Amino acid sequence: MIKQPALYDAKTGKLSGSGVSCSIRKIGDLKGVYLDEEARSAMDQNTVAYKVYMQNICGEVEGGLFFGVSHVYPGKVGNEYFMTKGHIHAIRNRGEYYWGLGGHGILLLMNEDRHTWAEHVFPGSLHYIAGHVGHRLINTGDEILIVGACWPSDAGHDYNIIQQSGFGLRVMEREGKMYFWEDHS
Ligand code: PAN
Ligand code: ZN
Repeated sequence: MIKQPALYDAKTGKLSGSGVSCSIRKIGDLKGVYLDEEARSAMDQNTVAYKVYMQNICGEVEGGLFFGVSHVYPGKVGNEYFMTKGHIHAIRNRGEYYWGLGGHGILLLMNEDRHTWAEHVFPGSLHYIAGHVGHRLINTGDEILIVGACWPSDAGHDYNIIQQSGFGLRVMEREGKMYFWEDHS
């Protein structure tokens, strides 16, 4: 009669139970994502850059929702902070909510004209990502950046555009401080 719900630990950002899976992205999976490809290829390819826990109950149907929690680890490739690959939704008009749960970082957003802007992410921050807007998480802190997400289950992930030309900004460190590097490529 009473069904066991899935479990969501808002402190650790871990999900478990029905429909939950976890995907892991290692430095070895992120060829071409960072500015300094030489630095990336010289690193231990098994270093975890990020993990995504996700609950998929309904499959990729119109009208359904997926729930996820991203864990971006602290670290750098050359002078660039660890980050997600970044994508735009395959069905372009599909939006998404993100919210900060742990750690500190940046959410990079880019429209289809490559205009790029950023929001600070921290525990308690809330981010509405409109349709047609590419998105990427960057960990600029020393702890794991933990970010919740909910998006339409038919949205899909298009990695191609960002894999080819990145975002208009990269988030780098110089003399211990974060700065934005403008990418005109
Ligand atoms: C998130 C992202 C997650 C990983 O769940 O998929 O942060 O980033 P990449 O997919 O860019 O590797 C989301 O935005 N889903 O739509
Ligand atoms: Zn998304």
